[in-house]
Amino acid sequence: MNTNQFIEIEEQYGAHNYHPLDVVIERAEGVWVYDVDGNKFLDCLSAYSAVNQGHVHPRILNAMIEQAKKVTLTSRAFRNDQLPMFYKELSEFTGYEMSLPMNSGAEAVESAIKLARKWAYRVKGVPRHQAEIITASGNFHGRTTTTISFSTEPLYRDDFGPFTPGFLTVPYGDAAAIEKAITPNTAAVLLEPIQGEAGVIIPPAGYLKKVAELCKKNNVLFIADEIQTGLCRTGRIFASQHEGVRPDMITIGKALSGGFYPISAVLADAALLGLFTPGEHGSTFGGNPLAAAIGRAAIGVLREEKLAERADELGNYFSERLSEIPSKHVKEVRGRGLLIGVELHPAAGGARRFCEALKARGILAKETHDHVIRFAPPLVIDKDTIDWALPKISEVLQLS
Ligand code: IF1
Repeated sequence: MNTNQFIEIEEQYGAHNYHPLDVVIERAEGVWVYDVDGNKFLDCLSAYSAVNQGHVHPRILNAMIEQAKKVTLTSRAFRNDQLPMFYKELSEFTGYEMSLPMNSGAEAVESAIKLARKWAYRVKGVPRHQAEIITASGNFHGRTTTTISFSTEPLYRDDFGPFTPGFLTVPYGDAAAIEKAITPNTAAVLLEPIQGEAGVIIPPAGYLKKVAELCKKNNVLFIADEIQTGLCRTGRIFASQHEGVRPDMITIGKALSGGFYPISAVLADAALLGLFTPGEHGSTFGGNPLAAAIGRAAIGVLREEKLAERADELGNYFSERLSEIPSKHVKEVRGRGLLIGVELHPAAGGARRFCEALKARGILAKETHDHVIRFAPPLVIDKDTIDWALPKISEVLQLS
């Protein structure tokens, strides 16, 4: 079957909650993906940063196959021999004393919210069911009914109420607005250190540091959602580290499996994550032995292949070269590490047509919020491949 035949079947039988580029991928390796018609593309999306380690990384693949032959799921009613080592290695890699394993990113955020609320009632002394969590405009924390309750994007939200109470939203990048919003009932501030979905929005220098200080001063938890920015994407293990900030809780997902399996986690120290007691929270698949074995290998690759350093170096190189492209369409190139957004002027007519033109030249990138093209290749990309892509990107950005 060819591309059009696959697309026809997908459109007939599948829910229409996406508008993908019309490329039907059948295999991938490293930074490259191949479609059913035999075309080869450079992946500049990395499944939204889930394949930081590159597609089908052999070490993670092997860990998955070997574990799948042994045992895949025990449920948490019984223990398994992979989860303890996953916990330990995740702790050693991230510097947090404990973790809570879940599946999707949205579930990790939900878990962090529950934990923050419990902390507010049991430790801070907020009256029961009065806890407030401060979020930022333009946020993206998932698609569940609670995480869309504080979305500011009408498309994600408007048809799906009633919403979960207990959240308020202030402008992103404005620490004074957070200070004003804090009350004695504030449990937490929940932020992305860089807003990915909103278009690779980097907050003003000093913002995260200031927010962390405000949280500390007011006995409020600082939760960083690093599901997209974490695990080496921005040139550090966590994007919060660019400002020397250590949040009380971090949510991670995506690259925690290198793209093989949905695995997410909440990271925190024992004083906080130790608050959950048996039965209060859980998941059939969370912490299963297959996930744990895959997660261990995925972390091993991030560490041993020094992917944070790689993202830092190559990201700087890629961003600099992109900003040198003489294009009347480009308003701004911004990024940290290999999370790069090219924002176009409104007159450019939207980023989608540029993504289509890139696709025709063998590069897969995705527009975000109409006017931004995101370049976020797997972190195993090399300089030669970036140099292969740059003239093509340059040509596309100079289309009339
Ligand atoms: C989709 C966006 C990116 C996230 C942060 C939590 C989650 C995400 C910071 C939820 C997920 C995804 C979801 C995916 C596309 C992608 C995305 F454009 F939608 F916003 F990356 F930019 N926190 N982001 O970025 O994690 O439950 O999906 O595992 O198609 O919705 P999830």
